[in-house]
Amino acid sequence: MGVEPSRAQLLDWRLALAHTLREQATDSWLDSARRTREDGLKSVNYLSMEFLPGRLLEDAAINLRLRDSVSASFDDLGVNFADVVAGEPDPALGNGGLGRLAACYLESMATLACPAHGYGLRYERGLFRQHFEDGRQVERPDEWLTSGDPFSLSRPATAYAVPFGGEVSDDDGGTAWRPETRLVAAAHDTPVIGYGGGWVNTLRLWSALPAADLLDLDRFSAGDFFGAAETETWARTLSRVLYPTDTTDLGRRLRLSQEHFLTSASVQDVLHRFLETQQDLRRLPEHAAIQMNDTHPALAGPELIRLLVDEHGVGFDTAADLAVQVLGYTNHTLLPEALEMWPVDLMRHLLPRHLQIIERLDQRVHAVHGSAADDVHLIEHGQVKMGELAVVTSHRVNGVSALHTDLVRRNLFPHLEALTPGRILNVTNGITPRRWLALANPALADLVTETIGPGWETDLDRLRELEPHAEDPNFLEAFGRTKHLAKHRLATWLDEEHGIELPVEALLDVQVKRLHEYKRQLLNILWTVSRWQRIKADPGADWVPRVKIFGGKAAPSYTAVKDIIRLINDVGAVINSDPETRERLRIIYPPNYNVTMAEKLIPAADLSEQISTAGMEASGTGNMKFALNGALTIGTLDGANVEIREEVGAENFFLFGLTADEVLARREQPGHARAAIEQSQPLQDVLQAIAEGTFSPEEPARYSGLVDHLWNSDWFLVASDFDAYNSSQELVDMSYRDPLRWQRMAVTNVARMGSFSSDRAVRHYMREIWNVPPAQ
Ligand code: TH1
Repeated sequence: MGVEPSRAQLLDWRLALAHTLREQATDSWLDSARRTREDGLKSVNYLSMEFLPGRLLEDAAINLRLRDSVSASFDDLGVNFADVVAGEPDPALGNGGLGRLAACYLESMATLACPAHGYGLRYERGLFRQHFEDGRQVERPDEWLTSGDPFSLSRPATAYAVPFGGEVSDDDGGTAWRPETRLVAAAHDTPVIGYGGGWVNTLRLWSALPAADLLDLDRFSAGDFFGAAETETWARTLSRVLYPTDTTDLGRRLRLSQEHFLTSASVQDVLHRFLETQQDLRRLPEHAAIQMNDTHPALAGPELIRLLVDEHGVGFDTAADLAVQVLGYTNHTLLPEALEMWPVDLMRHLLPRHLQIIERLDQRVHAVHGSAADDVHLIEHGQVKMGELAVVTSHRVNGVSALHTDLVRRNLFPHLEALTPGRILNVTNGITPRRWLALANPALADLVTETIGPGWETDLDRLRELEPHAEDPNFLEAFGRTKHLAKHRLATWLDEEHGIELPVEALLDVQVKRLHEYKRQLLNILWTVSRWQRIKADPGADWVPRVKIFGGKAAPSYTAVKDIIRLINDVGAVINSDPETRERLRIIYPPNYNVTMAEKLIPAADLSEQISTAGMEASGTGNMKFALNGALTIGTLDGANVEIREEVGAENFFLFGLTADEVLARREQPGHARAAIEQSQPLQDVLQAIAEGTFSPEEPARYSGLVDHLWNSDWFLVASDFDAYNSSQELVDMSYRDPLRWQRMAVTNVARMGSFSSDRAVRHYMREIWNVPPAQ
């Protein structure tokens, strides 16, 4: 770093560590690319608008099997390794589960020696930083690049022009499109190191640059300096920010431009790498698979067809067949507001050639399938439907949990499933045990290794060998100590970072995830109010002390859940300062939940809240991280909860609530919310306290809208599930009162989480979707 060690700051040490670790990975990185090229290996291209990798350095050290020696070297230098890595920014290039899943999958692909590129955008500003002011969420820009991106390499030599706008001529032969502008996509590569360091893949993120001629020199010379830079500004805006919406509406021109930019640059790169070693484009499916992470990169089909037809002279039908063989699509949601549709007029304006190709694909579906395709429309009511487009351009479409896939088949794409039975399959999500156990929970990881030996890191099914130890009191005690250690670690961090005191002896009950009405943070906080009321009514009873921890961000425009954030903070302010209940109930909501915070919270949790309205959470992945770290789940039959419960056993899972079918039926009953509230005295007491302004004395009517909505509409069935949730929480208390029983249940959860490794999920993708054998 050009600095005397004696004068080096923590930042210098961190930059030096980043360069050192990258260097340690470089031989493998080059070898992996060379082998893929020279042996003509098929490789996966994972296209995603979001990646949430978390801090990179400690993970790199672990996967290179260098963590202990790095730490020891720092000791020799009189520097604390933990302090060095604690300064690393957490790249927030995603919103939540979808982006984190992409990161887990890249790590597993590298671990399994599956040749792969992750492709995404290098947002200058990631997801906003969250603060609270008077309990309200305030968003500030996230500046993750201020000290550079030292673990990555910028590759100015790898750049592609991405066309926008202009005109198309009516015939499809040759170069039909004369775009108005071209932006340049420049590559930034981050090594993705597999466990053991034997295989290293690449995460390639594009940043947008103006083409050199975008500065309008004539306008500039005429004195119109700002006007002259208009197009240039637009170019720079493109990779400036991540859209902060998670499974909610977006319909902006910039977003479509971002999606096209990612897709075009990535598909051009895939073709470029193919043509380095091959000539015959008909062999593309033998060398490349492209996976679309939701519909955000669903222009990959039309873009691949465009490049094959317009730039490489392939016939349309051949190009379309090739696209289908190469592409796969993962659906992550059924929520109507998250199913992307783009106005035809916007598409014509920005991407006229793609629109032409989509129209032609639509005709082709009808030509091939005749009247069986009568219900299939890629374009309807003036909108391009990206889900249908993704399905008809893919050979495989997958959902992310058994229940979700079933609903995708039956409710979302029944017409398409009927055309090509078997195209839709399930691949239940998974999480990487390297980050979510080895890195996040070193004490538990060490205990596991001491008990069953090493190897579980890449063979998570081996956790089953813990099961016999669930009867051994010594083991259970050691297990309890790991939980305690994690709680103390969390307590120190909460104190140092936020000045929050954590009572470590209490039951830690945690709900961390994006804020959304369907995730029902509201149910959780209403129950918390009820608990408070009951403690006050019977202070002499033997209440299990609880700390309710919340974490998560709301989309800035999603006012309904911003009210819930404020309610949680308002309730917290009152409850936490109540001397009568303080020792039995506390609410903690540290701001700015992210991957780094998850690594501290999840290992410390006793109880994991997975309480979405059944049928609405496609999978969830936090649910898996908690169970792997020995928290018990209180949850509904939704998403992957169903499969987690099957694995860990019904007796080791706190189930409550309506099923997905019952939810649909209940919504049909007029006045269902009112009826449920009238039947539940505890819920009435809670709503009355909130409506009276108990938690907002300076503005008693603050939550009247929220309360009113609950009585009169309640789409997410908070009222209907309240009593069942309460009963289940009482069972939680009962179980927790018997520490050995609780520990046994927790150990059983850990022992049976093997199948939720992302290695299992990625192997499934490799076999059933990508047709890629491991390279080693
Ligand atoms: C999430 C799903 O809500 C969650 O259930 C799932 O576990 C996760 O994806 C991974 O499969 C989704 N995130 C997004 C983000 C956007 C649009 C749709 C979804 S679905 C922007």
